[in-house]
Amino acid sequence: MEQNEKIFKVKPHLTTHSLHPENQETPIHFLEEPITPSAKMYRRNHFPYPAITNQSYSLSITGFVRTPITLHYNQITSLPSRTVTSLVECSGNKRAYFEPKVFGDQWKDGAVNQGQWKGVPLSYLLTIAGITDRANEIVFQGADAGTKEGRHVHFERSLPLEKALAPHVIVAFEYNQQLIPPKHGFPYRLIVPGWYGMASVKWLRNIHVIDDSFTGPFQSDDYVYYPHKDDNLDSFPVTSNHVNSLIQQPIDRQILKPGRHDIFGLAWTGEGMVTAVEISLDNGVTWKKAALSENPKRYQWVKWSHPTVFEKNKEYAIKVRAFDSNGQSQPDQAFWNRKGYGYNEVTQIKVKTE
Ligand SMILES: Nc1nc2c(c(=O)[nH]1)N[C@H]1C(S)=C(S)[C@@H](COP(=O)(O)O)O[C@H]1N2
Ligand SMILES: [Mo]
Repeated sequence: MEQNEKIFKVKPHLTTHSLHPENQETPIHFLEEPITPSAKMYRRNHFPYPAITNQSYSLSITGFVRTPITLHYNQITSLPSRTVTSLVECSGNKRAYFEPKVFGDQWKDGAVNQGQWKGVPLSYLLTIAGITDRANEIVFQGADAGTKEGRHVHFERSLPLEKALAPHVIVAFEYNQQLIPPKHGFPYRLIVPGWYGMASVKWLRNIHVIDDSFTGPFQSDDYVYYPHKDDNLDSFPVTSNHVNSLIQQPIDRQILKPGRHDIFGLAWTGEGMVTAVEISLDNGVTWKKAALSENPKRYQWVKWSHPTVFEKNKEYAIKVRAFDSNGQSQPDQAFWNRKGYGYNEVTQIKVKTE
């Protein structure tokens, strides 16, 4: 037996959407730990991985600051730090479920993970550099670059000053008590809890303070909600995560043995807290409260469960919806937008018994 286990060692694999650049999601039933080990982290990249091999890589703070500074690894890691446990979810998560369908990577539910990020509060770094009165936004540049619409660009994103100064926003240098894995931003990564993943810039190399609004392609073209199919009217930027959930067990279209099974999964929201998770076993006709494994914590997912007795020879349309402290809940119909961001329609699967 032991010998067999060695030979036939199995490990969870990510589902690949593309290899160059690498875009892979986690089969959601493998998100078992409250802290996602790096092997199970989804990967979302716009460009090839930058070649960063050691910590001699430095981070600079420039623009509307009194003292532009360049910090080296040992300096950054010796500054006051804090640890935040936060999920990171791609705004394209669940894009595959939009109706009508939209272009872009067809992510199912697995572009989400959660971990412990340790780093220096961004507000502290901005205090050292001394932002001037003219500061309006902060632009974060990653080391990765490539061609987008005919132009050579880096992955760059901005935050409004107010969000940049929020206490949970950090320049991380550790993930789960280790160096940040190379594919996830080593040596420094901005972490913006409560906002979709695009805000958390990997391989951070420059923090630039500007006095106007940033218009880079990942700011004003991508990561914008376009509610209409044929024009850009009524568009607005993608920011905080929508309230959302996953059903991890059973798996969609699974055939179950009649009897007792635990239905369980995860629920989360962006700013605010999950307040309840409801489950329906009859396609949304009646709803019950699912049990939460602990008191929901800000910026983290909470595990919910619902022990259920399944009858023989029956089909079940199971629905789950999460609620949050901002009065939001998962809608019966997702907010359709042309680039397919922020899908959070009521979570649904079907299973049957034999
Ligand atoms: N430098 C850089 N940062 C980036 C990206 C990128 O392509 N380059 N992708 C963003 C997007 S869209 C998401 S969803 C997350 C994905 O992080 P992960 O690959 O560590 O899961 O990183 C964000 N930060
Ligand atoms: Mo993303």
